[in-house]
Amino acid sequence: MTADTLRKLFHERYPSQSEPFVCRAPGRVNLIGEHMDYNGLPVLPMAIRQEILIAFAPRTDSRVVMQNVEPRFSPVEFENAATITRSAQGSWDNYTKAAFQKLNAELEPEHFPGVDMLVSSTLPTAAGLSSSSALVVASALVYLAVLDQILEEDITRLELADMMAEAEHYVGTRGGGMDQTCILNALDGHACKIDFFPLRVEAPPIPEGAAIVVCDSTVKVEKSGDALLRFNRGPRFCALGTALVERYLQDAIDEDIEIDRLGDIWLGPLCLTMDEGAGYIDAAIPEDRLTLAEIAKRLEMKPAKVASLYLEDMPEPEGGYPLRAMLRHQYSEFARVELARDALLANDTEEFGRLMNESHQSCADDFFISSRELDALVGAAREAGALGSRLTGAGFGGATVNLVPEQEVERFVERVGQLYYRDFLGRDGEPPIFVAHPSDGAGYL
Ligand code: NG1
Repeated sequence: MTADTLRKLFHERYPSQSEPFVCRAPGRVNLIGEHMDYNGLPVLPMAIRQEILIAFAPRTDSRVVMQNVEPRFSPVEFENAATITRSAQGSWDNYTKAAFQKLNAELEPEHFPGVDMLVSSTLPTAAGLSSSSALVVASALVYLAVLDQILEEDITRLELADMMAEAEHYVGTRGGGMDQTCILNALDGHACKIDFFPLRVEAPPIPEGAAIVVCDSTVKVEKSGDALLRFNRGPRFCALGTALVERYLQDAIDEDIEIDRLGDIWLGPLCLTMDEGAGYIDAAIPEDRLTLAEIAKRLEMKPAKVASLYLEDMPEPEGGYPLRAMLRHQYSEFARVELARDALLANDTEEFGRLMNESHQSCADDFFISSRELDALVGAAREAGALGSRLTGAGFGGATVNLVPEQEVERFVERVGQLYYRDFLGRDGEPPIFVAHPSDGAGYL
């Protein structure tokens, strides 16, 4: 849908409104660096052309009225206020509410203006392409305009990204800032390497001669619904593992050491090398699995206290928490992200592909976020000639990202169509595969 078509549709839906503005926020595909952002460790996504567009015009009252060109998203409205009540889990207005509430808290406007919005999207939902963060960011751009705040003058893209990363916790996920930062800061033709605390971005070019191809496993991961609990295992278990490492370092090095997030081991005042940090992590957690009782003993706390501090309502996995492997994924993926950035700068597609393959293995074996379908899809892609193939995003379903020599793309699509969609899933028709083109970050049209 073009911005002009959306403007016309807006007039039909809101006939008494003035000429609308239009803003856009792209989706993103993560090339490498999975489940790292919330630990303050770097990631390497890129923004894609598939996007969310919102046509909007301010209202004279405080109602926020939302319609979607797709009928499966029913119209919703809410009262703009300092505190906005969350809708039922899974309701699509929560992403807009998240952005509005956060901007109200940060900018403290004198009144809370309303707005009429019409949303359209070319981004598949629940496919790991960040449709949720695109809606949060696009909603933030709507509200900034309504508040007469100018992006890059009154607020920088990095500031807004930081705010929106926190804003999205409103829906219940405990993600980091990868998606919002990439969506706001990406550059056409480039990947977006993101480092955290402080937030910063770098734009290594996407290599020439290779295409980034996205394959949808067709397994939906509605993070606003069931998968929320599974997604939050990552941040929660990592925080628990980090507490054990902190305790170990306090005993081994200095009792005053404080580690707020895992990345601090390397990037905080301790400044350990990659290998030193990895060595301490392995030494701190030598067991493959630890029960809550064992963890509590080591942290010198009651199990209930550990649960309430770190785990909330997460049930204990059978056999205990696999923290050693999960933290191993963290340090091995950290090293891969740095190497992958160097490979992009050197236009070394082979090396980049190799790192993507290793990343998938680590996501599957050490972080437990793959699935039968994702493994089958990755296997099919490699057989079909991908230089690299891995799950992308939160995992458990959603999409894979593949690096494919440009001249091989057609054959790749056909072959994966046969191997995965026809033979594995038993599904006919056009395979849900597309070439992702690196796109610019969000803005007004
Ligand atoms: P997706 O793939 O959009 O569900 C989520 C988190 C990211 C990051 C990745 C895993 C949100 C909004 N997004 O992304 O921050 O942690 O998983 O790498 O929570």
